[in-house]
Amino acid sequence: MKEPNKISPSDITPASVYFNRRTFMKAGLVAASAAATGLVYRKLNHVGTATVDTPALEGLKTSSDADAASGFHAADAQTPFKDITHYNNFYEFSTDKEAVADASAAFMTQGWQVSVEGLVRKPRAYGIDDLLKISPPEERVYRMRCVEGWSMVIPWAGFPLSKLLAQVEPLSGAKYVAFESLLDPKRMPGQNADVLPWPYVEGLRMDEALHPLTLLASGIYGRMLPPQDGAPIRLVTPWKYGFKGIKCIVKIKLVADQPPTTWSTASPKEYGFYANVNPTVDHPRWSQATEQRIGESGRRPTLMFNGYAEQVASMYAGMDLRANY
Ligand SMILES: Nc1nc2c(c(=O)[nH]1)N[C@H]1C(S)=C(S)[C@@H](COP(=O)(O)O)O[C@H]1N2
Ligand SMILES: [Mo]
Repeated sequence: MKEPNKISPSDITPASVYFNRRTFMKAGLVAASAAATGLVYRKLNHVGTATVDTPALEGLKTSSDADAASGFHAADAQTPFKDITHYNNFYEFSTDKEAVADASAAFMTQGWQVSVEGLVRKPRAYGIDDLLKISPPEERVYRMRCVEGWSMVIPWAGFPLSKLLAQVEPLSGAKYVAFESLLDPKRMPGQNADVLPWPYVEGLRMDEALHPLTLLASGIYGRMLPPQDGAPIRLVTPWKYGFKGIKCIVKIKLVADQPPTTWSTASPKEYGFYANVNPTVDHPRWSQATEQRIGESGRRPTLMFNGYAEQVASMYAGMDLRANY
Protein backbone atom coordinates (compact mmCIF):
# COMPACT_ATOMS: atom_id res chain seq x y z
CA MET A 1 0.00 0.00 0.00
CA LYS A 2 2.82 2.38 -0.72
CA GLU A 3 2.07 5.61 -2.47
CA PRO A 4 1.43 4.52 -6.04
CA ASN A 5 4.40 6.30 -7.57
CA LYS A 6 6.82 5.06 -4.96
CA ILE A 7 6.23 1.34 -5.23
CA SER A 8 9.31 -0.65 -5.86
CA PRO A 9 8.44 -4.27 -6.69
CA SER A 10 11.76 -5.46 -5.31
CA ASP A 11 10.91 -4.66 -1.70
CA ILE A 12 7.43 -6.08 -1.57
CA THR A 13 6.64 -9.65 -0.64
CA PRO A 14 3.05 -10.49 -1.43
CA ALA A 15 1.40 -12.64 1.20
CA SER A 16 1.11 -15.48 -1.29
CA VAL A 17 4.86 -15.52 -1.89
CA TYR A 18 5.54 -15.38 1.83
CA PHE A 19 3.11 -18.19 2.49
CA ASN A 20 4.49 -20.34 -0.28
CA ARG A 21 8.01 -19.89 0.95
CA ARG A 22 7.06 -21.00 4.46
CA THR A 23 5.38 -24.04 2.96
CA PHE A 24 8.46 -24.81 0.91
CA MET A 25 10.61 -24.53 3.99
CA LYS A 26 8.41 -26.88 5.95
CA ALA A 27 8.50 -29.34 3.08
CA GLY A 28 12.26 -29.16 2.91
CA LEU A 29 12.20 -27.74 -0.59
CA VAL A 30 14.21 -24.68 0.26
CA ALA A 31 16.73 -25.24 -2.47
CA ALA A 32 14.08 -25.78 -5.11
CA SER A 33 12.16 -22.63 -4.23
CA ALA A 34 15.34 -20.62 -3.89
CA ALA A 35 16.40 -21.67 -7.32
CA ALA A 36 13.04 -20.68 -8.71
CA THR A 37 13.43 -16.96 -8.10
CA GLY A 38 16.23 -14.71 -7.02
CA LEU A 39 13.82 -12.74 -4.92
CA VAL A 40 12.89 -15.71 -2.84
CA TYR A 41 16.52 -16.67 -2.44
CA ARG A 42 17.42 -13.22 -1.15
CA LYS A 43 14.56 -13.29 1.29
CA LEU A 44 15.23 -16.80 2.52
CA ASN A 45 18.60 -15.83 3.86
CA HIS A 46 16.86 -13.24 5.95
CA VAL A 47 14.14 -15.23 7.62
CA GLY A 48 14.49 -15.90 11.31
CA THR A 49 17.66 -13.97 12.05
CA ALA A 50 15.96 -11.76 14.63
CA THR A 51 15.17 -13.14 18.05
CA VAL A 52 12.05 -12.12 19.95
CA ASP A 53 12.26 -12.53 23.67
CA THR A 54 10.13 -10.07 25.60
CA PRO A 55 9.04 -10.52 29.24
CA ALA A 56 5.80 -12.29 30.12
CA LEU A 57 2.90 -10.03 31.11
CA GLU A 58 1.85 -10.33 34.74
CA GLY A 59 -1.76 -10.79 35.77
CA LEU A 60 -3.10 -11.52 32.29
CA LYS A 61 -6.82 -12.30 32.24
CA THR A 62 -7.16 -14.93 29.52
CA SER A 63 -10.16 -15.05 27.21
CA SER A 64 -12.14 -18.15 26.29
CA ASP A 65 -14.96 -19.38 24.09
CA ALA A 66 -17.33 -17.76 26.57
CA ASP A 67 -16.13 -14.38 25.27
CA ALA A 68 -17.01 -15.20 21.66
CA ALA A 69 -20.36 -13.35 21.66
CA SER A 70 -18.71 -10.06 22.61
CA GLY A 71 -16.13 -10.58 19.86
CA PHE A 72 -13.32 -10.82 22.40
CA HIS A 73 -12.30 -14.35 21.47
CA ALA A 74 -12.23 -15.39 17.82
CA ALA A 75 -12.54 -19.14 17.42
CA ASP A 76 -10.23 -19.08 14.34
CA ALA A 77 -6.87 -20.85 14.55
CA GLN A 78 -4.30 -18.42 15.93
CA THR A 79 -1.46 -17.28 13.70
CA PRO A 80 1.95 -18.53 14.91
CA PHE A 81 4.01 -16.10 17.01
CA LYS A 82 6.79 -16.36 14.46
CA ASP A 83 4.58 -14.98 11.68
CA ILE A 84 3.02 -12.22 13.82
CA THR A 85 6.52 -11.02 14.67
CA HIS A 86 8.24 -11.48 11.29
CA TYR A 87 5.69 -10.29 8.74
CA ASN A 88 5.06 -6.69 9.77
CA ASN A 89 3.95 -3.42 8.29
CA PHE A 90 5.91 -0.72 10.11
CA TYR A 91 7.27 1.86 7.69
CA GLU A 92 9.21 3.71 10.42
CA PHE A 93 11.65 0.80 10.23
CA SER A 94 11.30 -0.68 6.77
CA THR A 95 8.85 -1.08 3.91
CA ASP A 96 9.99 -4.71 3.65
CA LYS A 97 7.69 -6.69 5.95
CA GLU A 98 10.32 -9.30 6.66
CA ALA A 99 13.04 -6.77 7.43
CA VAL A 100 11.07 -4.95 10.14
CA ALA A 101 11.92 -7.43 12.92
CA ASP A 102 15.67 -7.02 12.47
CA ALA A 103 15.50 -3.30 11.75
CA SER A 104 13.57 -2.65 14.98
CA ALA A 105 15.31 -5.19 17.24
CA ALA A 106 17.41 -2.58 19.07
CA PHE A 107 14.53 -0.12 19.54
CA MET A 108 14.35 0.93 23.22
CA THR A 109 11.19 2.08 24.95
CA GLN A 110 12.62 3.05 28.34
CA GLY A 111 11.15 6.25 29.73
CA TRP A 112 8.22 6.13 27.28
CA GLN A 113 5.52 8.72 27.84
CA VAL A 114 2.04 9.03 26.39
CA SER A 115 0.47 12.48 26.51
CA VAL A 116 -3.33 12.44 26.74
CA GLU A 117 -4.57 15.94 25.99
CA GLY A 118 -6.98 18.19 24.13
CA LEU A 119 -10.66 18.42 25.04
CA VAL A 120 -10.44 16.65 28.40
CA ARG A 121 -10.96 17.81 31.97
CA LYS A 122 -7.80 16.10 33.24
CA PRO A 123 -4.99 16.11 30.66
CA ARG A 124 -2.01 14.05 31.72
CA ALA A 125 1.35 12.80 30.51
CA TYR A 126 1.48 9.14 31.53
CA GLY A 127 4.69 7.25 32.07
CA ILE A 128 4.19 3.88 30.38
CA ASP A 129 4.13 2.02 33.72
CA ASP A 130 1.33 4.22 35.04
CA LEU A 131 -0.56 3.90 31.79
CA LEU A 132 -0.40 0.10 31.90
CA LYS A 133 -1.62 0.16 35.51
CA ILE A 134 -4.94 1.69 34.46
CA SER A 135 -6.35 -1.79 34.00
CA PRO A 136 -4.96 -5.34 34.12
CA PRO A 137 -4.08 -6.83 30.74
CA GLU A 138 -6.92 -8.80 29.13
CA GLU A 139 -6.39 -11.29 26.33
CA ARG A 140 -8.35 -10.52 23.15
CA VAL A 141 -8.10 -12.91 20.22
CA TYR A 142 -8.91 -10.79 17.17
CA ARG A 143 -8.86 -11.29 13.43
CA MET A 144 -6.58 -8.74 11.75
CA ARG A 145 -7.24 -7.88 8.11
CA CYS A 146 -4.67 -5.74 6.31
CA VAL A 147 -6.01 -3.55 3.48
CA GLU A 148 -3.45 -5.29 1.23
CA GLY A 149 -5.49 -8.51 1.35
CA TRP A 150 -3.80 -10.72 3.96
CA SER A 151 -4.98 -11.56 7.45
CA MET A 152 -3.92 -13.06 10.76
CA VAL A 153 -5.54 -14.07 14.05
CA ILE A 154 -3.69 -12.46 16.93
CA PRO A 155 -3.97 -13.08 20.68
CA TRP A 156 -3.42 -9.53 21.92
CA ALA A 157 -3.14 -8.40 25.51
CA GLY A 158 -4.32 -4.96 26.51
CA PHE A 159 -7.16 -2.96 27.96
CA PRO A 160 -10.07 -1.05 26.44
CA LEU A 161 -9.21 2.48 25.31
CA SER A 162 -12.44 3.56 27.04
CA LYS A 163 -10.79 2.99 30.43
CA LEU A 164 -8.06 5.51 29.66
CA LEU A 165 -10.56 8.01 28.26
CA ALA A 166 -12.67 7.72 31.42
CA GLN A 167 -9.63 8.74 33.51
CA VAL A 168 -9.02 11.97 31.61
CA GLU A 169 -12.75 12.87 31.46
CA PRO A 170 -13.62 13.96 27.91
CA LEU A 171 -15.40 17.33 27.53
CA SER A 172 -18.67 17.45 25.63
CA GLY A 173 -16.98 19.08 22.62
CA ALA A 174 -14.71 16.06 22.08
CA LYS A 175 -16.01 14.22 19.00
CA TYR A 176 -12.88 12.42 17.76
CA VAL A 177 -9.67 10.94 19.15
CA ALA A 178 -6.39 11.65 17.33
CA PHE A 179 -3.38 9.36 17.81
CA GLU A 180 0.26 10.05 17.05
CA SER A 181 3.27 7.71 16.81
CA LEU A 182 6.79 8.57 17.91
CA LEU A 183 8.73 10.93 15.65
CA ASP A 184 12.45 10.19 16.05
CA PRO A 185 14.38 9.53 12.82
CA LYS A 186 17.48 8.57 14.82
CA ARG A 187 15.64 5.65 16.38
CA MET A 188 13.27 5.02 13.49
CA PRO A 189 15.45 5.03 10.38
CA GLY A 190 12.51 4.68 7.99
CA GLN A 191 11.54 8.25 8.91
CA ASN A 192 14.54 9.48 6.96
CA ALA A 193 12.65 8.51 3.79
CA ASP A 194 9.56 10.42 2.64
CA VAL A 195 7.58 7.29 1.80
CA LEU A 196 4.94 8.60 4.26
CA PRO A 197 4.44 11.92 6.02
CA TRP A 198 5.80 11.61 9.58
CA PRO A 199 4.82 11.08 12.30
CA TYR A 200 2.25 8.37 11.54
CA VAL A 201 -1.14 9.60 12.72
CA GLU A 202 -4.55 7.96 13.06
CA GLY A 203 -7.98 8.76 14.42
CA LEU A 204 -11.30 7.38 15.59
CA ARG A 205 -14.74 8.84 16.07
CA MET A 206 -15.61 9.06 19.77
CA ASP A 207 -18.12 6.19 19.69
CA GLU A 208 -15.53 3.99 17.95
CA ALA A 209 -12.92 4.95 20.53
CA LEU A 210 -15.30 4.02 23.36
CA HIS A 211 -16.35 0.70 21.78
CA PRO A 212 -15.48 -2.30 23.98
CA LEU A 213 -13.58 -3.98 21.10
CA THR A 214 -11.17 -1.02 20.82
CA LEU A 215 -7.98 -2.04 22.56
CA LEU A 216 -4.80 -0.37 23.68
CA ALA A 217 -2.49 -3.35 23.28
CA SER A 218 0.74 -3.91 25.15
CA GLY A 219 1.27 -7.60 24.42
CA ILE A 220 0.82 -10.64 22.17
CA TYR A 221 0.76 -14.31 23.20
CA GLY A 222 0.97 -13.27 26.86
CA ARG A 223 4.29 -11.47 26.40
CA MET A 224 5.06 -7.78 26.11
CA LEU A 225 4.88 -6.42 22.57
CA PRO A 226 8.13 -6.65 20.65
CA PRO A 227 9.19 -3.48 18.80
CA GLN A 228 8.01 -4.71 15.39
CA ASP A 229 4.42 -4.99 16.63
CA GLY A 230 4.39 -1.49 18.13
CA ALA A 231 5.97 -1.55 21.60
CA PRO A 232 5.25 -0.32 24.13
CA ILE A 233 1.64 0.53 23.23
CA ARG A 234 -0.47 0.38 20.05
CA LEU A 235 -4.09 0.58 19.00
CA VAL A 236 -6.19 -2.38 17.81
CA THR A 237 -9.61 -1.98 16.11
CA PRO A 238 -10.38 -5.43 14.69
CA TRP A 239 -13.29 -4.41 12.43
CA LYS A 240 -11.10 -1.92 10.58
CA TYR A 241 -8.20 -2.44 8.19
CA GLY A 242 -4.89 -2.99 9.94
CA PHE A 243 -3.49 0.46 9.17
CA LYS A 244 -5.84 1.97 11.79
CA GLY A 245 -3.82 0.06 14.42
CA ILE A 246 -1.24 2.78 15.02
CA LYS A 247 1.95 1.61 16.73
CA CYS A 248 4.32 3.23 19.25
CA ILE A 249 1.76 5.80 20.45
CA VAL A 250 3.11 8.93 22.16
CA LYS A 251 0.07 11.22 21.94
CA ILE A 252 -3.69 10.81 22.26
CA LYS A 253 -5.62 14.02 21.71
CA LEU A 254 -9.37 14.52 21.99
CA VAL A 255 -10.56 16.93 19.33
CA ALA A 256 -13.73 18.48 17.87
CA ASP A 257 -13.10 17.76 14.18
CA GLN A 258 -12.17 14.65 12.21
CA PRO A 259 -8.36 14.48 12.40
CA PRO A 260 -6.05 13.74 9.46
CA THR A 261 -4.84 10.15 9.13
CA THR A 262 -1.59 9.07 7.50
CA TRP A 263 -2.84 6.81 4.71
CA SER A 264 -5.80 8.99 3.76
CA THR A 265 -3.40 11.93 3.54
CA ALA A 266 -0.87 9.98 1.46
CA SER A 267 -3.44 8.54 -0.93
CA PRO A 268 -6.95 9.93 -0.32
CA LYS A 269 -8.65 8.09 -3.18
CA GLU A 270 -7.43 4.74 -1.89
CA TYR A 271 -7.69 5.09 1.89
CA GLY A 272 -10.38 6.83 3.90
CA PHE A 273 -10.88 7.85 7.50
CA TYR A 274 -13.20 4.98 8.46
CA ALA A 275 -11.34 2.06 6.86
CA ASN A 276 -14.00 -0.42 7.95
CA VAL A 277 -13.33 -3.86 6.50
CA ASN A 278 -15.85 -4.20 3.68
CA PRO A 279 -15.71 -6.97 1.06
CA THR A 280 -18.12 -5.05 -1.19
CA VAL A 281 -16.00 -1.91 -1.51
CA ASP A 282 -12.89 -2.65 -3.54
CA HIS A 283 -9.60 -0.86 -3.30
CA PRO A 284 -9.06 1.02 -6.58
CA ARG A 285 -6.19 -1.36 -7.40
CA TRP A 286 -7.51 -4.68 -6.07
CA SER A 287 -10.59 -6.55 -4.85
CA GLN A 288 -11.35 -6.72 -1.14
CA ALA A 289 -13.73 -9.69 -1.51
CA THR A 290 -11.21 -12.29 -0.34
CA GLU A 291 -8.08 -12.53 1.75
CA GLN A 292 -4.99 -14.67 2.26
CA ARG A 293 -4.97 -15.90 5.86
CA ILE A 294 -1.29 -16.26 6.68
CA GLY A 295 -0.58 -19.96 7.10
CA GLU A 296 -3.51 -21.13 4.97
CA SER A 297 -3.52 -22.19 1.35
CA GLY A 298 -5.93 -20.46 -0.97
CA ARG A 299 -7.99 -17.38 -0.20
CA ARG A 300 -11.02 -17.11 2.06
CA PRO A 301 -13.93 -14.69 1.80
CA THR A 302 -13.52 -11.42 3.66
CA LEU A 303 -16.36 -10.79 6.11
CA MET A 304 -18.27 -7.52 6.54
CA PHE A 305 -16.63 -5.54 9.36
CA ASN A 306 -14.12 -8.41 9.46
CA GLY A 307 -16.74 -10.61 11.13
CA TYR A 308 -17.59 -8.06 13.85
CA ALA A 309 -20.82 -6.75 12.30
CA GLU A 310 -22.90 -7.89 15.26
CA GLN A 311 -20.80 -5.76 17.58
CA VAL A 312 -20.16 -2.66 15.45
CA ALA A 313 -22.64 -2.32 12.55
CA SER A 314 -25.06 -0.14 14.57
CA MET A 315 -22.41 2.60 14.80
CA TYR A 316 -22.68 3.06 11.03
CA ALA A 317 -26.45 2.75 10.59
CA GLY A 318 -27.61 5.10 7.84
CA MET A 319 -24.07 5.89 6.72
CA ASP A 320 -23.05 5.42 3.08
CA LEU A 321 -20.18 2.98 3.50
CA ARG A 322 -19.14 3.40 -0.11
CA ALA A 323 -18.67 7.16 0.29
CA ASN A 324 -17.21 6.77 3.79
CA TYR A 325 -14.60 4.13 2.93
N1 LIG B 1 3.26 3.76 13.37
C1 LIG B 1 2.83 2.83 12.49
N2 LIG B 1 1.76 2.08 12.79
C2 LIG B 1 1.31 1.14 11.91
C3 LIG B 1 1.94 0.96 10.65
C4 LIG B 1 3.09 1.76 10.37
O1 LIG B 1 3.71 1.66 9.29
N3 LIG B 1 3.50 2.67 11.30
N4 LIG B 1 1.43 0.01 9.77
C5 LIG B 1 0.01 -0.34 9.91
C6 LIG B 1 -0.40 -1.47 9.07
S1 LIG B 1 -0.60 -1.16 7.41
C7 LIG B 1 -0.73 -2.69 9.60
S2 LIG B 1 -1.39 -3.94 8.63
C8 LIG B 1 -0.47 -2.99 11.03
C9 LIG B 1 0.43 -4.21 11.16
O2 LIG B 1 0.58 -4.60 12.50
P1 LIG B 1 1.52 -5.86 12.85
O3 LIG B 1 2.82 -5.70 12.14
O4 LIG B 1 1.68 -5.85 14.35
O5 LIG B 1 0.78 -7.09 12.39
O6 LIG B 1 0.14 -1.91 11.72
C10 LIG B 1 -0.34 -0.63 11.38
N5 LIG B 1 0.24 0.38 12.26
MO1 LIG C 1 -1.94 -2.89 6.64
